[in-house]
Order: sequence, then structure tokens, then C-alpha cells
Amino acid sequence: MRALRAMFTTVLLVVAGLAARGEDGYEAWLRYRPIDDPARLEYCRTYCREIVISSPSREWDAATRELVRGLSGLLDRRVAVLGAPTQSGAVILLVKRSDLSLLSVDERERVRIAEGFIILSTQVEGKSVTVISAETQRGLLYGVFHFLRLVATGEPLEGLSISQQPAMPLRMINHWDNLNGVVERGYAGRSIFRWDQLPIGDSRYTDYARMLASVGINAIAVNNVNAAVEVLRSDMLEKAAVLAEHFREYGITLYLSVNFASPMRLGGLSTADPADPAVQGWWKAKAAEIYRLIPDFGGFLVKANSEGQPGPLDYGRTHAEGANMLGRALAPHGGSVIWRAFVYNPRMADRAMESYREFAPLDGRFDANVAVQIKNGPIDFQIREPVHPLFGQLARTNTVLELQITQEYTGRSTHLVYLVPTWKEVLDFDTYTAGRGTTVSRVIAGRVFPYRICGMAGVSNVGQERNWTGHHFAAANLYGYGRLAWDPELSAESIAEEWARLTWGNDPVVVRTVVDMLLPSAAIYEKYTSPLGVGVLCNGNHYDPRPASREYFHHADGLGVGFDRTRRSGSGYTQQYHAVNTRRFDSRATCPEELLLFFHHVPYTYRLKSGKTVIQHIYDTHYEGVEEARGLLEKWLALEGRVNPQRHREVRLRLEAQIAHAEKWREEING
Ligand code: GCV
Repeated sequence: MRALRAMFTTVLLVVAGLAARGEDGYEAWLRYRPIDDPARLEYCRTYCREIVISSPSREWDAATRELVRGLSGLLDRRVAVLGAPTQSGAVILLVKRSDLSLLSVDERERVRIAEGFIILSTQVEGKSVTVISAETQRGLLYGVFHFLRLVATGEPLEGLSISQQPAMPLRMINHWDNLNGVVERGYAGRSIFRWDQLPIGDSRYTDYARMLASVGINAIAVNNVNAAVEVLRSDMLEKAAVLAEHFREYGITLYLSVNFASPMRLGGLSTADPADPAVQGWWKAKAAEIYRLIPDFGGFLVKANSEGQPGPLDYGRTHAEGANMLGRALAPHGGSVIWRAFVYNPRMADRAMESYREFAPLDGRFDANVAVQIKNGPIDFQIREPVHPLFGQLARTNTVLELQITQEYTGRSTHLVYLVPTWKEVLDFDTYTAGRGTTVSRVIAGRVFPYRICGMAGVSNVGQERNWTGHHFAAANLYGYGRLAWDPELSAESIAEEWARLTWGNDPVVVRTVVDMLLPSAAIYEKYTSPLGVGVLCNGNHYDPRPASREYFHHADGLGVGFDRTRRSGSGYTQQYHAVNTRRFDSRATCPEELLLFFHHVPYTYRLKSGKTVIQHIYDTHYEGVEEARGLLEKWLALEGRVNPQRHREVRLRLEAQIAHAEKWREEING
């Protein structure tokens, strides 16, 4: 008997091994591998005997295809698609109003949410079935992906009464991909967009669209905000139209980043002055040309008068005048402009202040189809910086939060840094501008001010690497970004667990370990790079340590360290916040310690709440950080044999490189 059991176990292990082998990360969190627990497999099969779509049409194709693909993979057998339920255990996609008569009045009400969905366990024609229902193509896709997630992560499939809708209307990805294939701040290979091959399509575009739709992304800007004018050339627009087709199938709207000087550099005009009628005419004609090719085109993403990019300020016009001119060219077609607020003057004593200084006075001056996109912090995607002071202060200007999924300052694709906890802190930050509880997440969800366009944009970390993001664990950031834009209330831990289950399987040891690696990882990185909010200690590549070249940011001298941004003695940056936050940041006693050196210049001997001096803290955290990075590797090594060898090895190599680089940081700072 024991021998038989042993043999059975061996067979199971071999089968599991086979299933695990040959995985290179391409499927990311959409693996759909057969459920390996026999009881769970049987249970899921009972609830997913057949798929029913009563009103097939192209609009629902992608969702239906995904459901077939997902269930067939997970249940390890082909699941048929029928026009009507033949048995209990059918999964029914209800999409047409006429179909909805099958539901109760109350249930019908719950479907009427644009982009939302319901999933119900109910009775149809005397059969116990699961209904996934939505009013829109997007809603149905999101419902299907949600259901597949339930199946894949081991959730109950009976008694379902789920109704969800996205918190943020705009859930966007920004690619900093140049047309020549080089990705600015991209660490996962060259651009996935092959402009040299387009208009020839690529199944990789479709798979990328599937990944994005599965976490609720509904918009994408495919080219760098440092925009080449050529993107608006007619032949390039034809190529863009093919990308739009791939994304449209998955409910994702295409945007282009444009160069404000295009009328001159592409159109041959002598100016790009937004007040010039010829310039306005050029943009109108260009917009009309785009919409002929891409009828559902989203609009323009613009970086203007920032880091050398041209813009309206070149002509003595404001950001609002420039953005509105573009907005008016797009408005007849329903398009919009997303105008970035990332501006700074390197000659200013405190560059953190510039964006607020330029944009706060323009509140109310932007047209209804223009949104201002603001980075999470006033500097530039540091591992720690305070929330940008513009959030909550633009009551009459559509506002979008920009996050960086690609790890420009956070260890590229070499360091394991799960950014979701840091984003949660941004979203939960109380701006107080409309009273207590005016959190960033409520502001950008349009729940505080009546915004028409609002939500989140994330700078993509995807490239041509087979596993999309270079580091297998970096995919958790892409996944988590989408999930948070859908629902900012989700915890960093629950997102981590979902991702772990979907990406690495449901082995409880693997899931626990992956979550335990993800959750502390950003704090670990912070420790061995720049604790206490000091920020930008790197060299020009934004990766290696070089504090000596960053005096501008850390203000370290023989006696102390930190940037005094207080009202009394410093740059006065703290005054850009609501008074409650100004007071909190202004005082050393109430300033959150993790931001102390962002706001205050303190002596090295200043005592922290722990009783340690600042200098001792900096020294110790660099040692702790390296040790904890070693701990990540130890945890991962313990999973050898539990996850497939290729992915295990690839992660191990990166963790080893991370440790070596963390040591380099420690030596440079402490040395
Ligand atoms: C796209 C930082 C980055 C740049 C980036 C810029 C921006 O400065 O280093 O690569 O350019 O931010 O957000 O526009």
C-alpha cells in the first residue's frame, strides 16, 4: 500500500514536473495550466460544463475566446460553446438587453454599469448556471477575466453574487518607446512595437492586449512622450491603425504622444504658436486624418516645455492655451488631450516647486476634454518622495495620476522591487483639500470634483523579452498597477497573492514564499539606497550610486544632511500643500520620519524616534538592506524543485545580481 502511494506520488511529481517545465514566463499571469488538485479540478468542472453565448457577435468574440481558452486549459478538456444551456453547470455570457430578461429586475439593474460586470450563480430555464453579464464589450471581458481568476486561484464557484465596476475611468499605460525600437528607461529589451514591420501585425500585440485587458487597462499610448514628429506622418498613422485594431479587440483605446512642434518640423510651417490660425488648422487636419484611420482614437499625450521639449511657453502662451488648442482639434471627433505636468527648471533652487507653480494658477483654464497628468511625487519617481502637491488642488481641472511601472530609479529589471505598497501610500494620502478624506485615490477617481477625464497612467515596463518584463517578478508590478486602477482599495498583499497564484501556481509554500518576497521588497530597496526620503543619490544612469554628484538633492555637508523645504528656513515648498499637511511636514516632530531628509536639513547627530542618530540609521539600514536582499535569495532557493527550473534559475540570477548591486550601494554610501 505504502509502495503504491509512493509510486502514485512519484507519478504526480513527474506530471507536475512536466507541467512546470518549458515555462518561460510568456504566459505571465494568464497561464491557464490544468488544475493539479483532483478534487478542485472535479469541482471546477462541475461548475463549468459548457459555455453559452446566446447572441454571438464580433463584439463579444475576444471574451468568448478567452473563456474557452482559459477554461479548456484549467479544466484540461475542451469546453464547448453552445447557443443555449443544455445542463446545469453552464457558464452563460449574457450581453443583449433581450437576454437580460432571464435575470430578475434587481439583477438586471446591477448590469447597467458601463465597463462593469456581474457574475451570478442563478437558475436559468430550471438549470443551475453561472451568468457573466455586462452591457459593454469591456465589461464582458473584465467579467470573463474575473471569473477565470476565480477558477485559477481556488476561489468558490458556487453562490456567486459579484458586481464590480472600475474605480478609475481612465486606466492607461504609457510606453516610452521610440519609433526606432529603443525604449527610454526600458529594461526588458527593445520595444514590442515593431514600427519597421508594421502594418504587419503580430500575435504578441494580441497577447499583450489580453494581459492588459485582464487587469482592466482601457487605454494605451504607444510611443515615447519625448515624441518624434514622424509618428504623425501619414504612413506611420497607417501603422498605428493596425496597433489600434489589435488593442480595440480587447477594449483598449489607442493614444499617441505628440511633439508640440509637429506643425513646423513635420508640416513645414514657420511656427507652432497655438494662437496661430495656420497651426490650429494643421492640427485640425491632422486630427481628421487620424480619425479617418482610427475612428475610436483616444487622443494625444503631451510632454511640453519639459526637459527641452517644445511647447506653448516658447511663444509666450500658457500650458492651458497649448493644451486647449490641441483639444479643440480633437473635440469634434470625441478625442482628448492628456497634458503632463512634469516640468521643472534645473536652475531653480528647489525644482520640486516648479510643477505646482506653473499649473496651480491654471486651474479652471483647461477645456473639458483636457486632463493634466501628474507624477506621484514632485521630483521623479523616487523610491520615496511625498505626494505631488497638485493633487486635490485642481478642483476644476481633470486630473490623472502618473506612476512608473518601469523601474527607472528602483533597480531596473535587476532588483526585485514590488511597487504596489508604495503606490498604495500615494493613493491613500489625504490631501485635505475638500476636508478630511480627500485622498488622492478619491480625487483621481472623480469622486471629489466633477472630473470628466481622470484616473491613472503607468509607464510600462514591457519590452521584447520573452517574459515581457525582464525580471519575472517585475510582472507583479504591471499586474498590480492594473488591479489598483481597477480598485485602489485592494491591499498590496491580496494583489501579491493573486499574482503569485496565477503566475506560479497554487502550491501553498510557493504562494506564501512569493508573497513574503514581494511585500517587503520596496522597503528593502529603500534601505540600501536612500533611507529617510533623501532621494536621487544615483548617477546619471539612475541606477548606480553616486551621491557625490547629487549635492543639489541631499544638501549634505560636514555637519548635516537633508533638503530644508520648510516655510521658515527653507525653500517654502511645504506651503504648496493644504495647511494641515504644511504643518505636518514643516515640523521635524510631526514630519513622517521616512521623509525627514526630503523636508529637513538635520545634523548627523539628530536623534530619530528609535533613539539612533541619523548617521547611525543611514549606516545601519544599508547593512540591513543588503542582509534582507540576501534573505530574498534564500527564500527563493528554498523553492527549487517547486517551480519550473527555467524561471527559477532566471530569478535566482537576478537576485544574485541584486545582492551584488546592493553591496555596491552600501559601500558607496557607508564607505
Ligand atoms: C520620458 C525623467 C526620465 C526621462 C523621462 C522624464 C519624463 O526625467 O529620466 O527619461 O522622459 O522623466 O517623465 O518625461
